[in-house]
Amino acid sequence: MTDDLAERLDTAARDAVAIPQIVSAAGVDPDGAYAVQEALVARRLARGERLVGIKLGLTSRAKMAQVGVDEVIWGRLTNGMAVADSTTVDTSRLIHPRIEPEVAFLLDAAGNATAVAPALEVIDSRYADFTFSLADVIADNSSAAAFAIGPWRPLPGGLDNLGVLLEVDGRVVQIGSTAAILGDPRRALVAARRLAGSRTEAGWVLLAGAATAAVPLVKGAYVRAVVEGLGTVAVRAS
Ligand code: OOG
Repeated sequence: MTDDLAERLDTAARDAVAIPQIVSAAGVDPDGAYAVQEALVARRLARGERLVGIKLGLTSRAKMAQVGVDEVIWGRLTNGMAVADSTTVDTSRLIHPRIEPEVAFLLDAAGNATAVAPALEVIDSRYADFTFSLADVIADNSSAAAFAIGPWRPLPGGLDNLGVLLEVDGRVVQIGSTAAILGDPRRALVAARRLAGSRTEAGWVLLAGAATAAVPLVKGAYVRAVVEGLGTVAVRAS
């Protein structure tokens, strides 16, 4: 059943066609859903992608409220999801993409942060109407679709109350603070260790989760995230 669910989620992503909430419908619990996620990402790896990091999701109240799931989740990032800063993200292969501002950490072999950067994450639930239960979203690799990372810099003294702006075509559409991410985004490092165990490798990225609600990513939009003291990162949607 795990492989069958993974295959259906993989097909939904590859065809960019939404599916019903097949994982909760099959009675799979969150642990089983992580096994589906692993099988789903294994299919990408079998096609030649490689793991480059992990993401946390639902680390802020704004995000939990937006999707109605109130537990921190994690997902796997591959090189196929990475988009260089100030370049283009192709939305033609996505179902109903949304974009959100984040903080990213660069990890060492022990899972500690060696650098920090502003980041943008594109999420794209493979479920109809972007609606899912906890098990569904976990199996769907926590809605991961694409991500862009701004310039890395050494960790500043404090990261717990930096202003965050999300701009679309030069207009501010979301305002937040890094405090929204688990009270302090550095807690994401602890959460990642608890959730993903010792799976991380040196040079991997950790996306700490969105600081604000996500907004729809529309073709042609120029989206920029600004994190106070950390700088900016941008993508253009094609
Ligand atoms: C789930 C993934 C949430 C975040 O940063 O909170 C997430 C979703 O909203 O589809 O990536």
